[in-house]
Order: sequence, then structure tokens, then C-alpha cells
Amino acid sequence: MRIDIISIFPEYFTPLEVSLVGKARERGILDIRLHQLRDWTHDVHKTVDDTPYGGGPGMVMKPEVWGEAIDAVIAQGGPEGAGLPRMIVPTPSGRPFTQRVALEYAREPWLLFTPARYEGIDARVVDEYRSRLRVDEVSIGDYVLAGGEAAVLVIVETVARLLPGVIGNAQSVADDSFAPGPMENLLEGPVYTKPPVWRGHPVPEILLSGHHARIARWRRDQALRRTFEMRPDLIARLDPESLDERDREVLAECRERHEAAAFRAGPQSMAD
Ligand code: JE8
Repeated sequence: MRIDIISIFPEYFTPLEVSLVGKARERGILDIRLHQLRDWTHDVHKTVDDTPYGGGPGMVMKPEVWGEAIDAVIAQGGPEGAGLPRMIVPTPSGRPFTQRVALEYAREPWLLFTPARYEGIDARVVDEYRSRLRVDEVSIGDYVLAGGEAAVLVIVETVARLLPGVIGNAQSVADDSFAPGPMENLLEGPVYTKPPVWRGHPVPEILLSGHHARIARWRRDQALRRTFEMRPDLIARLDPESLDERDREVLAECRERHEAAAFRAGPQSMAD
């Protein structure tokens, strides 16, 4: 997979030289190219922003500079047979970036990221490239960053670990939380390693039993409990058809404990 990133802070992407993504680059699985947006300015100050039409706070990134930069990257050409890149624009007003979206991106031969700063990029840039490329405006979460670079790091790492050969144990990816399948929309349960007892805290006996079916069941129980506690919204979205009898028992126990705790806490909490 080829990835191009255009940014005024290409140094922001040094983390993509280490760990899992760095190794994938060394092994030729990923070809990541960074581009300094200011290289496509023509003034002595290398200006990339200007005041917003209609007034308002902050500055907006100029369409001319982005247009020249994106055209230049596209003109370089991508992997053989890749055609044009899929353009990904991180923005707080984008569609949620999810594991399902990551799986889609992992199937693309060429991704072009355009992380902005200031108040974002002049909207005409997305309009222009929607007529030529597949353009995705995506958000990594409901909070406001200072720019799109951190989002690109999140997206690239999430996608890279899905590429064949990047994660040694392909099953680990298949078992991911949020990965389509039996664990989709369930959070990871607790994980343990040696020693078997640490500061008086033992590892759950079941994990030392070697009984794989019981361990798998215990792990799913833990995932259901963790999800009920931390992300009740995901429990509400579970497809009832995807739950077996034991799943339903575990969730019923969770509800009973939750209601008992609420009752003990008093009437106000019951209203919450
Ligand atoms: C960004 C971003 C994602 C997320 C992404 C790109 C470019 C006050 N203004 C700050 C409001 C508009 C955005 C301005 C900062 N900014 C933020 C994000 C994002 N993906 N999940 N949160 N924030 C840019 C400029």
C-alpha cells in the first residue's frame, strides 16, 4: 500500500518510522511518502492560510496551495494499476472513523491524506477533488484537535495493522474488538501474563487450566461485562441473534448488579 501525506508539519509523522508501521515500511508492505505543503507556495513567507470569508475566528487554508500540492502528488502516480488515490480529509465534522472504515481503507492500493491546521481547508478543495477522486471526510472522535495530523497517525496505524503480514498473528486481528464477527462491538476483556501471582493478585485460575473452550467462554463473558460497564451504548446495539444463552445470562447478571447498586445508591441515582 502506498500512502501520501501532505502537511505543514511533516515532522509530525516521525512516529511512522518506528514499531509496527516502521517495520512494515522496511519490509516494503507500506510505502509512506511525506510532503511539505509549503513547497507549493509562491511567496517569500510561504503563506498557506488567509482570513475567512464572512468573518469569524481563526484562519482558513488557501485552496490554491492545496490544489497544487494534491495535483502534484497525483501526477507522481501510484502503484501499478492503482489508478487515483482515495483522499482522506480528517475533520471534526467528518463521518466517524471506525474499524469497519479501517478495513475498507486496508483494501485500497493508494491513500492520500490531507491533514489541515487552522480552521480547516477552503471547502472548494473537497468539492474540486470529489469530481475526480473518492474523498472521505472522517473524524476520529467527538473532541476537537488542533489539526488533522494526530488523526492521520491514528488512521494509518489502525489500517497498517490490518495489512497482511504486518501483525504476526493474523488471529489477533480477527479477534479485535470492533472487528466484524463474533467480537464486533464488544470491548477487550482483561489480559494477564507471568507471574501467576503478583503482589498478592492471582491470575484467574481458568486461564491456567489449558481448557481452551472454557477459556474462550470466560473471555467472552469478560468482554460482555466490560462492555456493559464501559459502553452500554454498544450493548444496546448488539444484534440479539448474535447472543447465545450464556451471553444473555451474563448480561442479565450485569443488569441485576447494576440495578441493585443503583438501588443502594438511593432514589436520585435511580433517576439517572
Ligand atoms: C482540525 C479534528 C479529526 C477530530 C481535524 C482536522 C484541522 C476550532 N476549530 C479547530 C474547529 C475546526 C477544527 C479546528 C482544528 N482543526 C481538527 C481535527 C478531528 N479527524 N476528531 N477532532 N478534531 C483539523 C484543523
